[in-house]
Order: sequence, then C-alpha cells, then structure tokens
Amino acid sequence: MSTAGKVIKCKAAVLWEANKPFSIEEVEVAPPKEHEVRIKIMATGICRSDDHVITGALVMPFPIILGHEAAGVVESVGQGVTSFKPGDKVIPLFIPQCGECKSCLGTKGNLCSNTDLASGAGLMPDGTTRFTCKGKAIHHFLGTSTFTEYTVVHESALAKIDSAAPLEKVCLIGCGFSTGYGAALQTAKVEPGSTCAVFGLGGVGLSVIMGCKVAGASRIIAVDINSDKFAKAKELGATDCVNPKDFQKPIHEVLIEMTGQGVDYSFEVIGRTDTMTAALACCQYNYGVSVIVGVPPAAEKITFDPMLLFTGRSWKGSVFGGWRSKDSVPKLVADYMNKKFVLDPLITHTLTLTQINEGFDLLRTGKSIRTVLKF
Ligand code: PAD
Ligand code: ZN
Ligand code: ZN
Repeated sequence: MSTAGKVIKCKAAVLWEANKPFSIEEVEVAPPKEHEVRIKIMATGICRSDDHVITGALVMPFPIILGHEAAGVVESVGQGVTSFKPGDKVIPLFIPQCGECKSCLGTKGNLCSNTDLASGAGLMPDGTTRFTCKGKAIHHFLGTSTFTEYTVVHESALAKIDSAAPLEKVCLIGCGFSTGYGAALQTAKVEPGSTCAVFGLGGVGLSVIMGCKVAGASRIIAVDINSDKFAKAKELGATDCVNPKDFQKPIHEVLIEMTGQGVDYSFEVIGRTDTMTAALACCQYNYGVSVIVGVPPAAEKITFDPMLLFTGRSWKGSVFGGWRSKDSVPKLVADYMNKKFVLDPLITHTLTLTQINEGFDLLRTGKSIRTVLKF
C-alpha cells in the first residue's frame, strides 16, 4: 500500500536537549509539501558536526533530529517536483543549491543563501517542521535530519545519484569525504609539489589528505594528538605524522622547522580556535594559505598577531569543500564508482540506528573514523 500523501510513523533518534543521549522514538513524518521530497534513509554517517550540536559548540534549537551525511531512496514527492520520482537513489545536501541566490548564480562561491547554517532555525525553508513526536514539533538539522527512517527535504537540498551506487558507502559523500577532499582541491587548490599540513585526522581530515595526494602534494604532514590515527593517515597519503604532545615547543614552530619556511597549505580540521591559529602560523609567511574546515566553537573568539597576515598569508574557510552541492555530488558519486578515490578506509564501524549512542561514544573516545548507521 502506498504511503504517498500520508503521515508516516517511523523510528528516529531524537535529541530532546543538549548533552543528553539520543532517545529512539516513534515520530510522525508529514508528507512533503510543494517542492519537497520525502526520503527513506538507508545509511547515515556520524560526523563531528552532529556532536557539536549536542555539546552546544554549534547552536541549534531542541528538540531536534540530527544527522546530515546520508543516502536514501525517494518515497514520495510534493507538488511541483519534476526532477525526482519514487525509487530514485539520492543524497541529502546540508548546503542546498537553489540556483537563484547570488552564490548560486555567481561563480565564486558555494554557500547558497538558503542554507540553515547561519540562521540555525532548524526548520524547513517555509518556516515549519515535518516531524512531530509525542505531540511536540521536532526541529530539522541543516535541512537534512537523517537519524530517522524517513525525512523530508527541499528539492534544492537533494542530489540524484547513480542507481548502482552502494548507499552504505556513498553516504560519506554527503558530508565528510566531500568536505575534506574539496577543501584541498577546490578551496586551497593545492598544486603538484606543494607541502601541506593537516590538523585533525578524523573522517574529514583524512579526506583532506586524500585531496592533497590527488593534487600531487610532495609532502603531507598529518597532525593529531591521538597517535592511533597515524597508520590510516599514512595509508591515505601522509608522508609525516606529528603528535604535538611529543614536543615542548608550539606545534607551528615544529612544522616550520620541519619544512624550512612553513607549509604551502595548512588545514584546521578539528574545530578549535588554538589549532586554527597554529595552522595559520605554520604556513609560509608570504604565500601560505590556511583553510579553516573545523566548525568554529560558538561564542569563542580568536586573538592573533596581524603580522601573520600582513606578510601575505591567506586565511580562508571552507564549507562542504567549496563544492556546489547539487552539481557536484552526482559527479563525486560517479568518480567513486570509477574508483577515483576510496571510502572504505574511512568506515571503521557499521551499526544500526538503535545503536546510535554507541556510535557517538566511539567518535568521542577516538576509536572510530566514521561509523555508518544502516537502516
Ligand atoms: P573527528 O572528531 O573525527 O576528528 C577530529 C580529530 O582531531 C581527531 O582525530 C582528534 O584526535 C583530533 N584532535 C582533537 N584535538 C586536537 C588538538 N588539539 N590537536 C590536534 N588534533 C586534535 O571530526 P571530523 O573529522 O568528523 O570533523 C572535523 C571537524 O570538521 C569538526 O569540527 C567538524 O564539525 C568539521 C566539519 N566541517 C564541515 C564543513 O563543511 N566545514 C563539514 C563536516 C565537518
Ligand atoms: Zn558533517
Ligand atoms: Zn542558492
């Protein structure tokens, strides 16, 4: 019996308040409105950005259904939707591509003004929510919300992908992989022969390493306080691994000594202000480029010596790897299918939705790279 046009009752991981575990609840998912699509989620990765909401480092309203790195199948479409149909394999996009705003119409950026990243409203573009639980409205996360069996997204926040793609792998293209890989290739535009430093070796940082390697970097220095991450970093292309805890002096000085004048490109892929400044300071004084990929913790500020920029360094940020999401995600999936890059080494654990709290414990204790929840 078709579920189109009807409310679907299904299982979801609801976060009722900050710093609490997820509760597995039965939620009601309303049918998609005009220009919206309802999706059956098949697989979703756990990203540190989800955890940032739990700790308050990324401020979002509660209660909320988190999750933004997923792949699924279209269940039904709302009025006016012509580019998706039931059964299509899709990846939700936490940065939409509306095709109408200044960013989407121009050529210089990828941050569509319809993203919920800045406002943090936790609602669909029309200002309402499609989820209820125990009579309460539940917020959306970045227009995606994937820790649920069914979700609703706006059609501008969805990419149709190859029907042969393995959803339990390509879900990583919805965030972690694309973010890191694109930070190196799209935002920094790393050139052959360059030296790079990557701070933070989670799923995103390791994907930066893959991007630097594909770009032909001759030296890729991986930095992490958890040395257990080094083996995988080397496997994916790091030439050197450095643990700041092994040194008395500040890490940027260590990196400058290792490279002579500092690296050509550095990436902060942790989400800490001290490492953002260290990453800036470790790049070459005149033409070094430092990219902030880690989400800046809410309410924290950076004080730094402007001489670091005066001499010519550039400091940039990168959201979703600089990719225009709707255009790029199907291509990245095609590249994966054509074996241009791997995703398997990033997936260290596979669990079910009901084991979500275990998945977050693995991330917090540094034991996992990516946990994929399969439905
Ligand atoms: P992760 O927690 O899996 O990896 C972070 C790594 O940093 C871990 O290996 C830690 O051991 C390491 N680390 C922690 N503290 C330090 C320190 N002081 N010095 C060196 N290393 C340290 O996270 P992730 O890979 O899922 O995400 C990384 C960041 O990127 C995080 O802030 C996340 O929110 C952000 C992100 N940004 C975007 C974007 O579009 N810009 C997308 C996805 C994730
Ligand atoms: Zn993410
Ligand atoms: Zn737009």
